Amino acid sequence: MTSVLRFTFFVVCVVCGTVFSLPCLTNKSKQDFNKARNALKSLENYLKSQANSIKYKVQALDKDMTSMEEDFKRRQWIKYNKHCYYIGDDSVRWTDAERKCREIGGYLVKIDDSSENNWIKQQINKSSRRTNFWLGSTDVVNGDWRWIYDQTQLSYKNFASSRPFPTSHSYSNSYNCIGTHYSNGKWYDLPCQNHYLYVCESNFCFQ
Ligand SMILES: [Ca+2]
Repeated sequence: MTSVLRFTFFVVCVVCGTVFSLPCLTNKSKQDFNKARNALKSLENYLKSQANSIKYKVQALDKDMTSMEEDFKRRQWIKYNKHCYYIGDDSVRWTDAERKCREIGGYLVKIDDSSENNWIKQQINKSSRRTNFWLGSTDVVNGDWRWIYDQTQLSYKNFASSRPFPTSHSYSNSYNCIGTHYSNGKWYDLPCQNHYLYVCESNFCFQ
């Protein structure tokens, strides 16, 4: 590398002195040249250290992804229409159901249309547990029902008749989470602290 630089320096001198008759590089110029070279060398070292740091971060992400994938495969996820679903068989409050879904790489289910709702109804109907299953919707602002997954309002709905309670109803302030009943797939607003099973959804299927 050094010999290449010396050669380059020599060529620059010759070109300046003989062809263009310009003043050749002075000692000051050589110092500036070395300063620039050292600055570039420092930049090169900095970029190398950044590249190494990024490499270790990518390796850590790969490791996390592998362990999530292994955990995912251990559970009984069921594939439907490019998404995967997991029926939680422990009876928990709505907030715990939401957390549990996130911990295993999903979210408390967001139901987009009647075919997805019918499919979920069939799955929970197979369960031996005759109960409600939490869905991923709550109304933080009373009456403004949204999916927790992406905070969008419900477009498709399948509430049982007279549900959700109108905001004028006394139950409206305490029935803030949506569950569906195994028998009919209808939706009910329910007290979030009640304990029910739950349905998780994931956009990724490691299958
Ligand atoms: Ca969905």
